[in-house]
Amino acid sequence: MRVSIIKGVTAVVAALALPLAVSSPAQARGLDDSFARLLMKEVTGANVQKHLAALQGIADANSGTRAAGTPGYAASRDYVAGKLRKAGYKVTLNPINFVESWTENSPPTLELTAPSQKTYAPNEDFHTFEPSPAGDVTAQVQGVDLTLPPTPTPTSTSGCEASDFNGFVAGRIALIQRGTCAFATKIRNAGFAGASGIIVFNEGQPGRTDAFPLNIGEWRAGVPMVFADFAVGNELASTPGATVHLKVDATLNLGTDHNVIAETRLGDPRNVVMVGAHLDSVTAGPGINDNGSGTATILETALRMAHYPVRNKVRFGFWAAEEIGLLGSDQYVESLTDAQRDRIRLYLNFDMVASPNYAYKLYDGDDSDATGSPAGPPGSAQIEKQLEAFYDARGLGHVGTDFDGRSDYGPFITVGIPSGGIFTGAEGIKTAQEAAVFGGTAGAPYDACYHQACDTTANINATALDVNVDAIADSTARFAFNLRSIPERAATTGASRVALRTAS
Ligand SMILES: [Ca+2]
Ligand SMILES: [Ca+2]
Ligand SMILES: [Ca+2]
Ligand SMILES: [Zn+2]
Repeated sequence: MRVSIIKGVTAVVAALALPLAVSSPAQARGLDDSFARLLMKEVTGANVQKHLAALQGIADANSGTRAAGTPGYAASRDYVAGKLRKAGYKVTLNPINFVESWTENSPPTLELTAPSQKTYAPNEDFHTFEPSPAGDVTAQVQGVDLTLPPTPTPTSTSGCEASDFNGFVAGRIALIQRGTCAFATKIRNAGFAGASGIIVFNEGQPGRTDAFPLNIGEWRAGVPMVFADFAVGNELASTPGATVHLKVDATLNLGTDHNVIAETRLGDPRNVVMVGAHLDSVTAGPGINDNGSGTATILETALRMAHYPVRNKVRFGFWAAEEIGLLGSDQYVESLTDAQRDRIRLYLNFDMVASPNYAYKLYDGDDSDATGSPAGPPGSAQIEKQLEAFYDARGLGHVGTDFDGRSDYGPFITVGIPSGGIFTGAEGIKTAQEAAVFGGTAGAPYDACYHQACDTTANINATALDVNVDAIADSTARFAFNLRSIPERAATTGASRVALRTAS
């Protein structure tokens, strides 16, 4: 490690370093404050823009994209990893899988073999879920928290909770009802419960009875899986001892990408502050706001704080394959032991922080907006409060955004790690009230180039970027020294390992 000290801050580093040995709460309070002020000076929008230009150059040289599984992603990974290594970080390339290709070779089979015989019509009564692994199994069917008859509006939570599978006999075929949570969540839970095959059937309300082909982006249960119509599901559910033959004939090819993980060499490894941003773009474009902006900002933050004697270990995660189902962060979190999860005291997520028609949106970790998803794990409210304090101190407005798990913090909050972060808006429409607070154009999207080829360096709002670069440096710096607002994580109860997804 090169122990050079960033020019001009030597004295302050000495001042920071000295009291660490004798840290009293009063001194610690001073340290997080002074480190935040320092880091904000060090990390500038202008330097972050240089990383954005580099990411744009990578996309330009690689067919206009930095998407999972493309050379543009690999080049982005190498760019970030190279900068971090040069700055002295211990960098890990953490391999993760994604679906490279999937082909169904012949129609699937679903037939009742006991107590009576009945063959269901493939691609009519039921369809193979894309990307189902191949498999051929005959086993008893077991219903999972079914709501039959269905309620007038969708309410079924069949398979949504790991606890739905208490009493599920491993090796059986799980019979699951469509409902209020993502298909992928049900599939993952069934996989964890040891299902040998999975039948999800439509919930049963008018308009929710038929089977249809659907790509759910999830394969990790490792067993054949189909989507059946309501009639099939209802029949199997009401047939005691139903045994079925389920066969999917498909070819699933998995690719590998890498998350880039880098952590400070200094800092208490029992208290890890994790800061993340997804590194991949969609295939349609270079992804400079989504999410070059978060990537470049946490990269620059990491580079500038590389040699500070932080109290808590700070770990940066640059996630692969977010755009195709949070695959990088999800597989990372899944790979951690309970003890390793417990050491991560909090997770900060930065996904789209410089939208052209921005609003300063903070994840609503305390659910004070009372919309959508519930509050986050204990500590999430305090993270939101700390971020709010940054904007308040500058006299800048902020609004909440539902804590719905649709970015890489999803897998973290699912296992109980408190999270928070900043988001400046995607395809949603700016309200008149927001335009009054933040300027910009009411009635127009926050980011009209969201997931498009025009998400280039021209799609970055320099004002929002400057502010959020400081906000990110500020929050990272404060938590790097002070976690008193964040409750200690109790040893996990092996709680749900549910992946959050959107298709439901
Ligand atoms: Ca349930
Ligand atoms: Ca709130
Ligand atoms: Ca909410
Ligand atoms: Zn994104």
